[in-house]
Amino acid sequence: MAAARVILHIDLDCFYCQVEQKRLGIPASVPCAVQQWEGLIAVNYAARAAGITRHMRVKEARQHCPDLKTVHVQTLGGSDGNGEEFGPANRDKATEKACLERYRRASVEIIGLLHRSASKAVIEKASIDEVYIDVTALVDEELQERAAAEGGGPRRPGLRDGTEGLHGFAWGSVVVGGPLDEGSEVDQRLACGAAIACRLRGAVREQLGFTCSAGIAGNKLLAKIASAMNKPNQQTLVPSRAVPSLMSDLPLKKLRNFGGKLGQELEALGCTTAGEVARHPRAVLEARFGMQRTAWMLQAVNGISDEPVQVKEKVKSMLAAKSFDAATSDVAAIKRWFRVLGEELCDRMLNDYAEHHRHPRTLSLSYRGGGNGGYATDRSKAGPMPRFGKDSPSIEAIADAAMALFQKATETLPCTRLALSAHDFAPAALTEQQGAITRFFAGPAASAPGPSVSPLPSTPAPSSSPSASRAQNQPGRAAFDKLFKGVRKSSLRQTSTEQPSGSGNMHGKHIQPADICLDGVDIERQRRILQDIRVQQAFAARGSDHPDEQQASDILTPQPLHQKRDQQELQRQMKSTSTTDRSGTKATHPNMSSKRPRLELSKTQPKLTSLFGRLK
Ligand code: DCP
Repeated sequence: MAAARVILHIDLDCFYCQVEQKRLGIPASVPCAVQQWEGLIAVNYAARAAGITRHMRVKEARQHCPDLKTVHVQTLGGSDGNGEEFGPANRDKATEKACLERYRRASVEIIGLLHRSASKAVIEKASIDEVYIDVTALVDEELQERAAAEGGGPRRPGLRDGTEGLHGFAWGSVVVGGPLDEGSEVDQRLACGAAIACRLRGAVREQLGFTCSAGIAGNKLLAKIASAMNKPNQQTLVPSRAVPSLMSDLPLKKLRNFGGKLGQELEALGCTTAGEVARHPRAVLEARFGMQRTAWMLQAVNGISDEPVQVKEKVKSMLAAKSFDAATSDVAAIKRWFRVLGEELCDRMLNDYAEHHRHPRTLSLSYRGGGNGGYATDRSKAGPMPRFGKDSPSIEAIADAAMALFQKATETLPCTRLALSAHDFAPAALTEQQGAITRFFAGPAASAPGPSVSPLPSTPAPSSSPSASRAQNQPGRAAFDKLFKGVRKSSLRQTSTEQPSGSGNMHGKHIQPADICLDGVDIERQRRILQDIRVQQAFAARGSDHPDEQQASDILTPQPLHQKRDQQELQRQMKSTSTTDRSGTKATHPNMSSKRPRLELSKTQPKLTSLFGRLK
């Protein structure tokens, strides 16, 4: 039988407050709160003791506690541009936007330290200030080491350094339901987990100056409940024998996934605690929630969960947004907002680059505009992310690219919301290679160092090679017609003049891959058509509807993520086609055999060559 799991939940105390207090040197004993505009979003424990709660208005909070120090969250776009000071904060929501970058940075620091301190544990980031850590393997290792050190004698829980007497068996933990049972192997394992939690909390405190609380239990659900039980700066351990009594009186809102609508529905059935749900007639619950959901609910309210601790994937996109209280038609103001949003995005991209060494390849603009007759929901336009300088494009380049997208969009004014997002990440080495390929085709002038303002991929400069000039003389429209020849155009759904991102353009009518009927079209042409939609999309963002083949081939430089997506799209469409023809020709693009210097792109070049071959 597998050894019992040991799971930690670590949660920073009054997180935003701690970040600001550390930054500004405000002692923990001073009542302090973080405000965003007129409301409080984080309150420290000294202020909580004075009756201050989250969401209180600043004015009301000061009535409760005249000594309260308030720190405004960082804002972008203001005259001083930083929102550094504490005390009365004259922030203007109309011209500034809140920026949470300080807290994100602190979070990255803390999680990085936890990873370094418990490299063999599985760590799942649950939010900006909380993580789950599966320390089962570490516990196994520590207990084995201890057993070996004691020559196979009776195992005693504790740290490797033999200082367990200092903190007692549970390492300073509050143990739910009384002392641990030293004869129980499961309790010994939890005690060892408590030692690890103690060590990790100590590291965070000593090395970064933040206090946190921890829960130690046999699963994520119980560990999370436990970490909140004795805040701040304490840890709580839940032995298995204490689970029934703990759950019996636990308010449903303290149980993950039982807040919100589900909590309200259970309350309507007369259940406000986990125990009440557990004791409710199962048939009633099944009639209301169905058998499957009821089975899940009954496990949770009894403290049972086998949900694994999983390393979260890296974020797929990052967004900076601003909503306006009053709609604006001031284009200069919108341009200014793009700089503010670009600044936030740049900051996040830099951090992400430092952590993951990757770059986003696409910049998307979302907007809500068009006045009363306009769109109620966000519309979007996407284009290539401006080229990277050392680590990130300049704020100005992002603002210019965003403005270019905005100017191509329709029904934008008056505008009530703007958002910029960076997505479609690729390893930095790949985007750097793409930049090199683009510069290669753009000729020597483009290779010279200069400001990072041109979009990636950039439009190739005129070339003197015969094939390139033929391609340039060939009208883009003709090339596009050639590509779509034989495709049942009647099946192309024509949509409005504005299109959601991810769509292509055919003679001014916007199409999406899913709109095309590809029955009877061979697989190679299907691939080319889908690629062409991508080309159109990239070109639409650059102000040209119909690229010629040379330009198209430049856009189709290898982008494995795109290709993967295209393949998935193809597979999806293939399900509804009866294609059998798998022919494909290989050829070398004339440019490849020209006298231009060859780039050392060992991995990229073969793919590039085959793409050119397909486009011939
Ligand atoms: N936060 C926010 N708005 C909310 C909830 C939280 O901006 N409605 C921010 C401020 C918090 C941070 O997220 O500092 C973490 O949220 P928590 O719920 O973990 O609360 P705290 O860390 O502030 O306090 P606690 O010690 O109770 O966990």
